[in-house]
Amino acid sequence: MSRNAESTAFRSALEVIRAVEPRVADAIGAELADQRESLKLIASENYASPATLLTMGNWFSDKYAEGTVGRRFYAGCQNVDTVEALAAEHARELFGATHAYVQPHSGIDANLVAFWAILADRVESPALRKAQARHVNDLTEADWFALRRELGDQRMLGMSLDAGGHLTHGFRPNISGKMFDQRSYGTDPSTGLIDYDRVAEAAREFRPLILVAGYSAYPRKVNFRIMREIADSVGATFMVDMAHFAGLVAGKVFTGDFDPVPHAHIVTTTTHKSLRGPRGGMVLCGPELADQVDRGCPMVLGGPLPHVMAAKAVALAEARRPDFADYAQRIVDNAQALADGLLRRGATLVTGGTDNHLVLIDVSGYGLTGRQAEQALLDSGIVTNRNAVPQDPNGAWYTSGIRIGTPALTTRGLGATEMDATAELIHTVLSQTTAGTGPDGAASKAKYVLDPAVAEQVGKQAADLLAPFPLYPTVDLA
Ligand code: DSN
Repeated sequence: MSRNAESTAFRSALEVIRAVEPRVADAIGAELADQRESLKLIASENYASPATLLTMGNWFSDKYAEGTVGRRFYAGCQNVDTVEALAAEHARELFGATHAYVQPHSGIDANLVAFWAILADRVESPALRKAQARHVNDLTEADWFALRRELGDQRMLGMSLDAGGHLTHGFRPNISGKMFDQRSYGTDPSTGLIDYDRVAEAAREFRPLILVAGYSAYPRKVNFRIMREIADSVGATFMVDMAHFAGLVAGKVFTGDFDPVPHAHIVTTTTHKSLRGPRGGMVLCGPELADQVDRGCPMVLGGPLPHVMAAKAVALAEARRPDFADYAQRIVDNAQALADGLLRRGATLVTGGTDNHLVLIDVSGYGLTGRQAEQALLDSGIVTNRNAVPQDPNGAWYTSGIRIGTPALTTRGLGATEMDATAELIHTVLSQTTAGTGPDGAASKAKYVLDPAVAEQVGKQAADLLAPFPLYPTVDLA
């Protein structure tokens, strides 16, 4: 694509926006500048292509399209049908799935669709049938009580949050923790790895309706064949949330036992992480669950977002190209180079390394909490996020970990040499930061001390590292 076409498209869009609310146009421009300048290591973020971004800014946003392709509750959905069918077709082909539902607005939404589909498939509940048959506004309080009574003690077994699991896998701050009686499996304290025998034991004791695999902070592959065998041994439905590593599945880096699609009854994902599409979610399943999954809207979703489904179609078409497999492999190569660089400099990594897109540093070895480390890195131009480590003594707010991931920097073109330089910058900041004290002189989990000259120097080195790899090189807003 020529520099001209993309620059013209974005410049023209900003000109049109500026005429209405210049502060929004300015913020959009500032966001691009900020993203261009920062060393973005947030494992769940990426940079979507200009084509994907442009697909979201148009009149598809104006259309209501509740229902499914060819069966809508609104007239005039023929063009929405075209893009939704295309997105689903690309998703099926890319992942080798029988059915794809591309309406979920986010990963949480995709998981809710999956939970309700599984409940509807597995639980004999008159209240659930009634809830599905009516609009949500037509349900009385008594209907909701009946629903809770009939579904309330269903069980879910998922990975614990501190071992790297996700909030939506049955934890209290999320609705999944209120819908299900939840128990979690952790990791082996000595290796940090999933112990499949322990998962099987927990499944035998707990007899869950749903066994969930998937993570947002586990730096290793999961053997989905073994997990499916465990689910089958207790009659559980096996669900995989592949939001973080969907790009590695799409790029055929995770194959065989490590590809969830042939092993799980149902797979959910987001589309904006390693898959590099627009913000959104998606559900893949076999024919047994397809009808229930397609009831996602209006059961748990608002009307579909046709502009985002169109962008999903574009991004999934991109992911089907041969160069996406190369990209996916480079994500993992870069994560391993980053992990090696950190280990050589003395950092402690959960599980001792990585075989996916993310690395989890246990920053207690530097005498810091995750919160202190996150802020000190941010002061130095390095964007990460704090994350709990297994059995974290500092809990989920302060944490003892820093999660870093390579999908975004890999999109920018950085490689192994730059990952080693990045490891040096991270190690410099963490080893030169010390824990601070509160006003009363007591040890603080949030305050820290870092010489501003060090932060400035690292920030400059980070900018130099990024300079040969311009972000959106075809887009010039000047
Ligand atoms: N917020 C995403 C992440 O950072 O992993 C998952 O929901």
